[in-house]
Parts: sequence; C-alpha cells; structure tokens
Amino acid sequence: VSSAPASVADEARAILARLGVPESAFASGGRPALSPITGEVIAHVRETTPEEAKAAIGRADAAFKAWRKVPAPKRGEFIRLLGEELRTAKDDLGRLVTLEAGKIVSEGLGEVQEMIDICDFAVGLSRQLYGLTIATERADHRMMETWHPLGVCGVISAFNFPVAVWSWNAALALVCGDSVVWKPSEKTLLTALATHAIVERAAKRFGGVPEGLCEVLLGGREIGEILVEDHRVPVLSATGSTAMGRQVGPKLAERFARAILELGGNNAAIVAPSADLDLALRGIAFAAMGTAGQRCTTLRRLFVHESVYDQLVPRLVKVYGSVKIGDPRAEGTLVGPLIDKAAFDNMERALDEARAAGGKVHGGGRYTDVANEGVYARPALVEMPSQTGPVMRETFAPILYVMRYSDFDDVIALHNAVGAGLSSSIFTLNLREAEAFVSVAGSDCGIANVNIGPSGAEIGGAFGGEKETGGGRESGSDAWKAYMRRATNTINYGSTLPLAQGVKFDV
Ligand code: UN1
Repeated sequence: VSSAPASVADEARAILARLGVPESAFASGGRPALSPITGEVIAHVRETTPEEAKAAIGRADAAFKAWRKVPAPKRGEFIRLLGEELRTAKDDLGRLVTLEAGKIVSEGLGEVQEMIDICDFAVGLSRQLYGLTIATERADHRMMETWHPLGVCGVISAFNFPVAVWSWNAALALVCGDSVVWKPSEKTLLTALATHAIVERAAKRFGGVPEGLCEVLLGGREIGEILVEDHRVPVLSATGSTAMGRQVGPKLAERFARAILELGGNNAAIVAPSADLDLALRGIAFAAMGTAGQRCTTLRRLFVHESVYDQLVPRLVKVYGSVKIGDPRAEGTLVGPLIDKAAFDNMERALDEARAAGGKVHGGGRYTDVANEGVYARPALVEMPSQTGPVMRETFAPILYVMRYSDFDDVIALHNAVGAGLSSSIFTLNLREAEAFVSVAGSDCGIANVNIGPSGAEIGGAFGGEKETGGGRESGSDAWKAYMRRATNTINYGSTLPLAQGVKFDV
C-alpha cells in the first residue's frame, strides 16, 4: 500500500525544515508564497521592513570593511565550502525550485548545478584577480594596476532563475571582497530563504564571516528601491524586464553607482538552407518551449529560409502539438506552469495581436487538464507574414514567431531590428554564413551561437547582452571586474622626478 503523495505545500515545508530555514522566517500575516504548480499557498513569509532593509545595508557595509582585508584565496575557501553545501543540498534545493518556480525536475536541478559551477569558477578566480604591469615612459618608474574590492554589491533577481542569478553575482562578488545584499523576486521568497540557510551553513564551517556579509531583503518593489537608492551600495546587479531597467538604470546613474543590467531578450534563430534540420528541430524546441518560455534567453523569433520552410515548420507544429504539458514533477513533462495568471493574460494578448497582424497561430490557449488552480498554457507557434506588432517585443511566455526569409543580408538586418540584444543563433553547415553571423557585421547580441539554440548558456562565458538588454555581464570570463575597482599605480624608485609628456617644471 503506497501512501498518498505529499501536497506541494507539505513537501516544500519539509524541504525548508531540512535545509534549516528557521521558523522565525514565517508569520501568519506575512506575504503568501505560492506554488504555480497548484496555485496553493505554501507559507506566509515575514517581510523585511524599510528600517530593517536600511540596517541590513549598514551591516553589509561594515562587513565589507572587514571582508576586504581577508586574502582573496581565503575568501575563495568560503565559496568552496558554499559549493560543497550546495552539492549536499542539490536535490532539496532543486526540488524547491520546481515547487516554487514551476520548473521541470531536471531544470530545477540544473539551476542548482549552475550555482555549483559558478562556485567552482569563483574558487579558481580567487587566485587570479590579476592586474597588469604596464611599460612606463619614465626612467626608474613602475606602473601597474591593482584590483580592489568595491563595497556592498546589491543583487535584484527575477522569479525565473530564483537562485542561480544570485549565485552568479554573489560567488564573484564575495571572492572579489564585496559583501552582498540580495532582493529576490517577491514570487520566489522560499528558495531565497533556503539559499540563505545554505550560505549560513557554509559560513559556520568557514569559521564565521563578518556579520552582514550576505543579507537578504524580502519584500516588494519598495524594498528593491531602498537598495537602488542607498549610496552605500556602489554596484547593483538587476535582472528583470527592460521596463524595470529603465527605472533602475537612471537612479543608479544619478548617484554614479555601477549598474549590471540583465534585462529582456527577444532572441532569434536563423535556419539556413544547409541546416541539419533534425538538430535544429531539437534546438528550437528546447529553446522556445523549455522553462515554459520564461527564460530571458528563450527563443522568440525564428527565421527559416524559404527553401527549407516547408520541411521544418510542419514538423515543428507537430512537436508543439505533442509536447507534454503539466505538473513539472511528473516524469516526461517538458512544459510546466506559467508563474501566474498575469503571465497567461499577457500571452493571450500577444496572440490576439499576432492574429490581427495576419499571424497563423498553432497551439496557444489554456491547458486545462489539471485538477487545480495552476495556470498552464499550450505553447504557441505563430507563422507571421512579417516582423511586426508583438514580434518586436518580449512576451514572457512560450510563443515562437516564425517567419520566412530568402536573403542572408536581409535576415541579419531583420534579426538585429529589435530593441533587445541578449542572445541569438544560426543553424547552418555553411562556413561563410556561420562566420558572418558571429562576425562584426553579424548578430548584434551579447551571445551569438552556431548550431545550438540561444538559451542554456554555461557559466564559463560572460552572460548578458546589448541595447535594451542593458549591457551588463555576469558569470564567467572577466565579468568579475565589474565587482572591483581598478587603481593605476605609478611608483618612482629613482631619485629624480621626470614628468610625463616631457613637461618641465623646475622650481
Ligand atoms: C535568465 O533567464 O535570466 O542561458 C538567465 C540560459 C541560462 C540563464 C538564463 N543559463 O538560458
């Protein structure tokens, strides 16, 4: 006799207890934390008051002043322990991502793996915060660059990567010697609490970190604004919509704080005449329907060459019709719920606009074969006569607009004709096209791929995009430099004082 499966709320609460989230984090009058799987309330979370938020920033500022003096490789040891704790907690935290954000099981686990990966990267980085030595024009002088910790790093993250985005910023910021104040999405408070409990465990094993080194502010927009406006926060990384970035960016600029903006995407793929269509089909399906279309890197526009359109698009339509939608915990599900009803309403609105613009919609609409309040959508593939109307903007839902093209230069121009500039890809076996796409005159995005879709980047590369995507870079490569300040040092070890540019000033 098997016992009845635990409800989402029961399972989530058991995980929170196992991960060590204290009871004091919850309060009956607090903000409800919902599961998009069933729409049920999992818990009521005690929110941070504005006074508490300011005090937390103050603690983080004080923590920074101590942490910056800890040698960087020792700071790396803290992140190594965090990576270990995340490995231990991977199943629980990944499951909680599924329960709170609605991702399918392998994507929930994948998100935690991305956290582990960035910890590994940051541990190595902690011994590689290199500056240059530069040739100087003056005799008996040396010129060099030194990278110093910057201060409190604010992190504002979105519901769709509720924990990984924090880690891409925090793992780097912490080895760089900064402290971190995190304002997670108000839709994913539980995974934030769980992550914080894991951080505290790593801190204890490390032998203690300065109080306030990692703070979490739980609440709505007003709490995020406190972080944006506080002059004790010299660098802020914000992930979310372009509309959010338009508010946050100018406020940071006004006080000359550094902004790492990771905003909307309107990512496209081109399928060229020579493309391996089987491979393209799989790449497109994952990039367009994975995470129910709720990645900033989700594929939203597809340009198919007229010579292969009739081979590829009917096959894609078939895949759209047969993809398994439903409870993300169930084996075989590929498309879980949308985060809430508002997301579904936005999807419906975009599809109406697409129809009005002459689009032919396959799929779409509410998927109702679920016995609860979760909001599930059928992914939509829309054949569009041209790139107009809703195609020009990001709708955070599983809609793929498909268009024909005939000329390579024209399709590159169309590809680049939208506001966002995050990710892009081309499916082609033609070397000239592939190279042209990633060249100076090709894709204008921060990420440009060949024969893989635009989503699912690994952490080793710098992640982010241009134009209305905001220009910030997180994760790998030299993204760490945004979390530090650079000093140029010139040292005179001689007994004369030669001036640069040959200037004479004899007193
Ligand atoms: C996001 O959706 O905010 O490249 C980030 C990807 C993931 C990150 C997505 N590694 O799809």
